[in-house]
Amino acid sequence: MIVKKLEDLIGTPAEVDDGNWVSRRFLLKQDGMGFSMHDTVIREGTETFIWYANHLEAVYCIEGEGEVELVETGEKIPLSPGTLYALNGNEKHYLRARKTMRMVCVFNPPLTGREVHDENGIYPLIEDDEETRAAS
Ligand code: 9YT
Repeated sequence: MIVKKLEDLIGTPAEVDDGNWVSRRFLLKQDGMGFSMHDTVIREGTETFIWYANHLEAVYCIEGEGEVELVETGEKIPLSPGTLYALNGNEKHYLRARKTMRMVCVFNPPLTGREVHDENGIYPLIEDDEETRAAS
């Protein structure tokens, strides 16, 4: 069984800061669960364009306030504690935090570690075991 505490991730390579957000990565590919799971803080006043072309992501808001806007339809979904959205169609979206938000994020396939968004808001799909070991 795997047991981790948030305080043990802070300041380690499992804490990844991309400016608009900081992601504390509890479970990664190398943990062998088939998904990754992160405690992510979205900083107040930020807007982030995201397109997870290679991953499915579910996001559960547990603190704060904001919205997700779907690029294709313009639909805006308000976010507050108790709201979950799941990008089951690899939707391009904007994520905005009116007040700092804390999210529990689950990725399938799992992230390997240090991923940050590229210029298109995408995480690379890393399937090679060599790269997985290098990233861990
Ligand atoms: C909600 C969202 O996608 N935020 C960006 C960071 C990402 N969830 C991560 O790597 O934890």
